[in-house]
Amino acid sequence: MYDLTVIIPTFKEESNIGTIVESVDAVFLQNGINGEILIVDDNSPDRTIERVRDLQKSKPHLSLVVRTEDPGLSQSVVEGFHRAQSDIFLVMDADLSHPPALIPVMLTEIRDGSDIVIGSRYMKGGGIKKWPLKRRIISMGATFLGRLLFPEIHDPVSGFFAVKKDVVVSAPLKPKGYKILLEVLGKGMWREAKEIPFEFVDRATGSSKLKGQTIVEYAEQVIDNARFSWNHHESAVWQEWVKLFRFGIVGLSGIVVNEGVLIYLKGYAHVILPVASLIAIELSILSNFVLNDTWTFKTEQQHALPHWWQRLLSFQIVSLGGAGINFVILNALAVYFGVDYRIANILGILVAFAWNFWVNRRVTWKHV
Ligand SMILES: Nc1nc2c(ncn2[C@@H]2O[C@H](COP(=O)(O)OP(=O)(O)O)[C@@H](O)[C@H]2O)c(=O)[nH]1
Ligand SMILES: [Mg+2]
Repeated sequence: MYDLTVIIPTFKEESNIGTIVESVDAVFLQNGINGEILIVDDNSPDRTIERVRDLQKSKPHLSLVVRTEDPGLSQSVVEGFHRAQSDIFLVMDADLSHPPALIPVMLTEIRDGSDIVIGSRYMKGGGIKKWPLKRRIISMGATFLGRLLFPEIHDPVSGFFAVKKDVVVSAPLKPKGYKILLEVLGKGMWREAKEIPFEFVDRATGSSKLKGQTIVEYAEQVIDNARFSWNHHESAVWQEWVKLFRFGIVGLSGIVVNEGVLIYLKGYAHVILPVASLIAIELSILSNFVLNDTWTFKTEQQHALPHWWQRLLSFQIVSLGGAGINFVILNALAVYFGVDYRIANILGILVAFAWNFWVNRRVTWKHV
């Protein structure tokens, strides 16, 4: 049994395979990791397999699986999950785009309790080097779609991640296409995911295998995962949609509070309108805060903002931002584009709602 298995899917990587194996091995050695390197190759017609067999002569912990059926990146990774001889898996590309130096960091995070650790390109400290504009646009589109399912995760389609065996071995993964991480997040049994920023460097040699077909397969995969979460309410995707739904209910309750307080203050207590309105708005923000804190995000016990007053302050500021967005959209659409003010207001409210949820989820009630 090894400490972890580094799974490397390969197809026509004769120019990279030697370097990646040696680099991973050096990291194992420097960090005292008793690791396995598992190359899963789709029967490459070049000399990849031969090279691996050569390396195996001096590396007993280097394993090779040569696949001859159902070729594909995700299929290869999933086959790797089943062939690995350890309880922690780390997936990375062969083309040196993913830095082996992060292996010990990711391993430590898993040992410290994360179920999944993602090498993330799209967060502070991460990035992409030397990618053509076209690749960047495709990747951003894929990331956007992935975030509809996992709003908390910056890079749900990274090819560089570590995962506990328990998360994936019995998960009903449908391996197809390129984005195995999305499938693992959507169907694996996990609670804690952690992201670590890294800088993706495009391959120096060999060629990318991304095709137009890959994009279509990815869209199908996103839909399939949405459908899966609909039928599996314990899944991370469903849990997130529940929060969005509750946040919406709380928002509606805020309208009732706002209107009720306004009617009371103006109609019965004869407070002048601007003052009555300000009090009504503020009370609705406060009641929304209490409901979101005790109900919508109740399951998240550990927040990035530990004190309730920090969350209240954050929520208050975000709400004012939302009000500003509502105001600007309503007025801009009505005045400059001649949109009916009632419709313009609904649009403004929807965008403000999206803003409020998105920012509060990332700041006020961010899970740690
Ligand atoms: N086994 C297997 N590996 C593949 C396949 N397609 C790509 N890979 C490997 O997956 C990794 C990422 O592929 P790459 O073409 O670099 O994708 P890109 O970085 O998104 O352009 C590399 O290690 C490839 O060798 C495939 O069909 N089967
Ligand atoms: Mg690559």
